[in-house]
Amino acid sequence: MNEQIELLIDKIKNAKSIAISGHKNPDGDSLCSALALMKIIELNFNKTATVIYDGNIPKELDNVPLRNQMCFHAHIPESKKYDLYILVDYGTRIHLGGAERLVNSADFVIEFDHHFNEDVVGALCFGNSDKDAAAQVVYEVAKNAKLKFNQDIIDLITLGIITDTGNFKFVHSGEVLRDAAELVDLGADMPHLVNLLDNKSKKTVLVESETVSKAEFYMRGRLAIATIRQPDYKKLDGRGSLVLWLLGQIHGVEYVVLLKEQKENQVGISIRSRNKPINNIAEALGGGGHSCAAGAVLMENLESVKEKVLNAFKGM
Ligand SMILES: [Mn+2]
Repeated sequence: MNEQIELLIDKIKNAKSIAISGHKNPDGDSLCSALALMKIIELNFNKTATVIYDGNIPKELDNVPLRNQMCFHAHIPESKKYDLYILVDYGTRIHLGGAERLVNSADFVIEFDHHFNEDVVGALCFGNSDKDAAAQVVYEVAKNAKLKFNQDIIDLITLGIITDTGNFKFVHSGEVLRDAAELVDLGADMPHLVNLLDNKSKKTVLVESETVSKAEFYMRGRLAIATIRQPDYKKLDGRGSLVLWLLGQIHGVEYVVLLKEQKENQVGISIRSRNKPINNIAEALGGGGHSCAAGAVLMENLESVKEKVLNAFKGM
């Protein structure tokens, strides 16, 4: 066993209190990786770990195993200090949200991530940017440490992979498919797990479909822009993935932009592209992201944001 894993096991064995957090506004990978670790620790070390979150959890994750065992950060007393804090899929310090105070006061911090990180918080770090999901990092480490799995752990790791790869549409390496194949052999029921995520609320789906039907098209139909105004934004649960997905289905549409009026004079922008990079556009608007999926937030009104977006797409 290598030194890092020995240290991990030693820290878990000796910790009297353990907490685990993903990033603020957890997505499937962040939430499922955290819960998988919680169960791994319980099953293998007979210890309780508390999974702490900040922000909103999308309703579509309601049916994820052990989902009801998550604890909102504000419910943890100010004076609480953890011996061991484990971070998963958190990216950089700013994504810790309300958990940051607890991370800062912990005796030892370990991280499992698949985001490149200039601002390392943990004293012990597992993972790298080659993985498609943080859940793969958890899986690899637990396997190397020869830890036991049960059905919940297998399902949670698989769900982390399913969500971060968009049902395997955004697979970057064969490794993630090999991991998924192993998990299926271990008992992950893929159709059941994919189904379990089709769980949005009716109002959200209705707002998303209405937003799609009101979309506007520019650049001879190559750019679709959809807009959600403030009253409807409250009904949105998550990022409006259905809007982005449906508009991206249209023949000839190369770019999809979703403008979300989060507050007065605050607009969230999500940008998707079929293949040409658009992260430069997001960066020009003060945001960032991946090559074909990026975004930004502007503190301006909807009309002026839309004008800026249209300007940014000139020449594309
Ligand atoms: Mn992730």
